[in-house]
Amino acid sequence: MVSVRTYIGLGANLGDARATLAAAVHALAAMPETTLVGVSDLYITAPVEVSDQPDFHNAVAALDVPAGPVGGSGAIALLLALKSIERAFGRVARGRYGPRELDLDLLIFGGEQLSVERPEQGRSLDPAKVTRFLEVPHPKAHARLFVLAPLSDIAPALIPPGWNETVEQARTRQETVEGPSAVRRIARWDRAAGYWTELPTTAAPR
Ligand code: PH2
Ligand code: MG
Ligand code: MG
Repeated sequence: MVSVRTYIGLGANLGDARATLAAAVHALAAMPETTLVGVSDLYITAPVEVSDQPDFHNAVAALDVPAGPVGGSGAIALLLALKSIERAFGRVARGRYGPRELDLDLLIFGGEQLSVERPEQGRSLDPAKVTRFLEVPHPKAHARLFVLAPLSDIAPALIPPGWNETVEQARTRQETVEGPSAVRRIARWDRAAGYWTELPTTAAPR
């Protein structure tokens, strides 16, 4: 079976987000013919493009998943799996960009650049959202520190298809745009435990 390295963005800002994101990592790893390759650190992040919402928890997971028989089919199969995991975690439609129990975004799917019409079940759970097309790499990933910070933990040297810089370069650039307090690293993934381990809080730099 041909497999593809994919990167999934995980986010939550309702309920016990830390526990939810850990359980979501396990749900992703349990998908058929899937190997969990890596998990980023866990971040608390200020809401972007939304206001009056709790802070998010964000992380990124790297997985090897089946490529699928023809161009784009593996990405669509993965998208449907992500939506069904979101629903299993209790996510319900709350209007565009509402707070959410769990958000799983397909960030990167190997070297593929895709813009394919989403099947009905793969449409957004945000009813007002107009994007009927699945775009991969995720069109906003390069401009969101809540994606770039965790992604560069596990793939700093990666140049995603269509980008002209590495993930690490994009992270550094976006840090100057959003400022150092936009994302705060709080925990590390412990593979053996299958859970987050608290990081010691470092003193503010002098
Ligand atoms: N997701 C959004 C919109 N805004 N902000 C943060 N900090 N983290 C997210 O995951 C996030 C967001 C839409 O999915
Ligand atoms: Mg999202
Ligand atoms: Mg989403």
